[in-house]
Amino acid sequence: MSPAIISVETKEDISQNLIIKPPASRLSLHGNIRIPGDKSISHRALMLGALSEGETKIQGLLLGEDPRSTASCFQAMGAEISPLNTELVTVRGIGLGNLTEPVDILNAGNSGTTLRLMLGILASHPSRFFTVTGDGSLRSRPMSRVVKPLLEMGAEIWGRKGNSLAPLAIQGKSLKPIHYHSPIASAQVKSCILLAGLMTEGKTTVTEPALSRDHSERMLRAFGAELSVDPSTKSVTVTGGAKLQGQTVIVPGDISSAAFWLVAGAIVPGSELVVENVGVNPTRTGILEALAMMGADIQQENQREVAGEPVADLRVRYAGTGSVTALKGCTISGDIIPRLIDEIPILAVAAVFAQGTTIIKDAEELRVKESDRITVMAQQLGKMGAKITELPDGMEITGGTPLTGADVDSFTDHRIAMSLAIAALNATGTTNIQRAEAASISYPDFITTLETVCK
Ligand code: SPQ
Repeated sequence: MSPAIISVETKEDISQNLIIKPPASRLSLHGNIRIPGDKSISHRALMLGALSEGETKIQGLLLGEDPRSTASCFQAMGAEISPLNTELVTVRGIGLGNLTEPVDILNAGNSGTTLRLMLGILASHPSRFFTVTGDGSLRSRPMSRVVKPLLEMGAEIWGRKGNSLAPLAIQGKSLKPIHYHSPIASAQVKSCILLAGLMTEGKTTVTEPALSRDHSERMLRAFGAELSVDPSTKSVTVTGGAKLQGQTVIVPGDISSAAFWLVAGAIVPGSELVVENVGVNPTRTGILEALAMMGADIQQENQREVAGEPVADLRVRYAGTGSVTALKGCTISGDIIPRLIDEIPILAVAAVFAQGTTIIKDAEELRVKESDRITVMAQQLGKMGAKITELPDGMEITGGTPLTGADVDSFTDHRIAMSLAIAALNATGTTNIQRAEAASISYPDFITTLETVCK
């Protein structure tokens, strides 16, 4: 560890500045990294555990702020959840349809997954009334994408701006099945409708324009739901009424968290890192394909299957000559986008250090994440000297211009905070990342690991 490279200042309002000052002699990153549990799988394990009969045991749960929000919402509705830790969390479920009416507002914090998936569950719980909200970022994110299909199923939901923004009020009731053709490839939309379909008599189907992550499908099946998937039409159907039974869930490491180290290893000269126990579900590995297309040297080792999800260790080696990386610009668009949507901020960092131009298209969804990730990345990397032009649905990045340290801001978006930190490792001079505590949404130990690998 080199305290001179990484330091943290906590301000009066308890926000944190992360200060990164790489040595003039250049830095290289080495070591084995154990990343936190997958955020998407952690949410789903807590939710399905709460809706099941019997006990669910979760190993490797992500202890970030987002799954904590999910746990506290379901505790408020009667699920018994043991204190959260990575070794083992037990959820004593109360059975499908048995959530109790909470006596207060359910708060999903910063977590879109918590709020959107939970809406499907609440809307289909008859005779109970719920109110849900979130932090400032979540209250500005569009909810109509899930409210609209739920209304089609007969749900009663009210909220600001034509029922499209939280806080939302929900009168739970028996719903009717639909076949929903989603205009966007979104695992949150798909999962919300499937969860509503669990409690709805008949067959509820969701068809997507491109395949989004399939953790809900895998886990619903494992818990006993009646589910069929038709890959040729990108459709999933759930038949309502099956009882869910508590399971043991082993949560693999989050590839979205691994992505920061994969890019760090690919851009910082002389580096070699092994990221252990990474979930490599094919609906999430777009980042590996994109980095391979750019020329990064990343190997999958020790491939195995753990509790229904594929897992591997990922070794990244710097493959450039001197300080010129081996990376080349490329175009990233189309069906791969939903498979790497959360990795686009860190992919933009890779593109800044690549030779040539990288174009990212078809990613307008980035504008409605925890921040507008297109504008924020273009502006903040721009302050460090990067040449990025915003596109309505992505960015055009001209790589190869060296970066200089600057004062930048995460805009309280975890993925932006961590992406800027990795960019700063390869910049000249000092970078000060404001509101870097946002990393704890998905990666509470990010700064500690950063200190460990910087040697
Ligand atoms: O949960 P939240 O806040 O929406 O988190 C993000 C993230 O970057 O961590 C998105 F901002 O991940 C989403 C992801 O973008 C998690 C998710 C899931 O677990 O189902 C699906 C994706 O969102 P979407 O809208 O494409 O379904």
